[in-house]
Amino acid sequence: MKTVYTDDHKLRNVRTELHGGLLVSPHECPERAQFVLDQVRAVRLGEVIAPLRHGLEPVLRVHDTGFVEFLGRAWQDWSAAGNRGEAIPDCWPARRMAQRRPLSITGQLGYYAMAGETSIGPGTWEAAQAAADVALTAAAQLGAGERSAFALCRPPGHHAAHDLYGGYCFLNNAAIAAQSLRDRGANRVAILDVDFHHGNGTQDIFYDRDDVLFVSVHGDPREAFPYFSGYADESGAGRGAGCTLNLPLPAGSTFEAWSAALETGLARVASHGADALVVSLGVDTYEADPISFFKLRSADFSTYGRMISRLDLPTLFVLEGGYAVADVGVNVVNVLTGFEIG
Ligand code: OKP
Ligand code: ZN
Repeated sequence: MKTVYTDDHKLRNVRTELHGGLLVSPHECPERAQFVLDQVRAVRLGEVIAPLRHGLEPVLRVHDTGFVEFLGRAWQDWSAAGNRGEAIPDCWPARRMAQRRPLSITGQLGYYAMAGETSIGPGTWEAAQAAADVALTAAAQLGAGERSAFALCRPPGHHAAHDLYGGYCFLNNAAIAAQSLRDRGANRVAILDVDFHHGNGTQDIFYDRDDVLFVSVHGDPREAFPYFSGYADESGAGRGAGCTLNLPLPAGSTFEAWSAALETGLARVASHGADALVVSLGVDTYEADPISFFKLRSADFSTYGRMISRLDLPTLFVLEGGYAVADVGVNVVNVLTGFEIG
């Protein structure tokens, strides 16, 4: 399959992540993408092509205009206000407080952030836009008749909601791509999120819709980020009732339990009658991941790539998480080669 990639992801290279009461070097770092690209080339997965610029129109199909404008000027406003470090929120519209957008940039960070670990720096917006372009270009490959395509993008996207950033995510690359598939004529699309963390942003964007199914296998939110989304009883609303399926699993889950949940998810994807599948491909389910608690081994990624291929759907893989940096390439590409071998 073809891989879509650009060096522009390197424009996001912040120094800080709020972690364990410290500002540490970010888990979501540029080296992650380099390891994936190296492995794509090592196994000769296929051609590596550059993204086309799609502009903001396909982004605004799933994201709020005020939110996108905020992301576009957040770093500038933050530094112009005299702040000397990277942009981090420190106050949120919590229970019983006003859900109104303040004028202050610090207030706006809290208004638009769903979590506080994710610093904004120079180049964050440009990298986020490039990641969306990578996903959109890969989606267009499916439209051009390819059976599959791989969007090698960072920063990741699945925690970014209609008007929220955080969890290392700014624009929801997978959701933007899924909407573009709908706009190019797919009547029904399914999104399968296999990242360790619940894709709260993707769920939020499609929660009341019946044309885009969202299925996620993830760490139980009682114990894992994002804590406030991803419970089994969140199943969609209105027309979208029954079109969200959350499959949370406990700490220490091995491939035996994980693959059983995946089978449940795959059966739901099959019954949706989708014309195309988008896989939010995070490999932080790996046993050596530093911030997660599942126990998948590298060979398991090949196995589940094969399982996904049995759906026999045009499939777009969009990179999400995975923080055992040196092993991210092998694990991601194992899914892709497993899918191709079938
Ligand atoms: C992004 B993706 C660690 C807290 C981690 C954010 C995790 C974001 C994961 N102290 N909080 O889903 O891989
Ligand atoms: Zn994750």
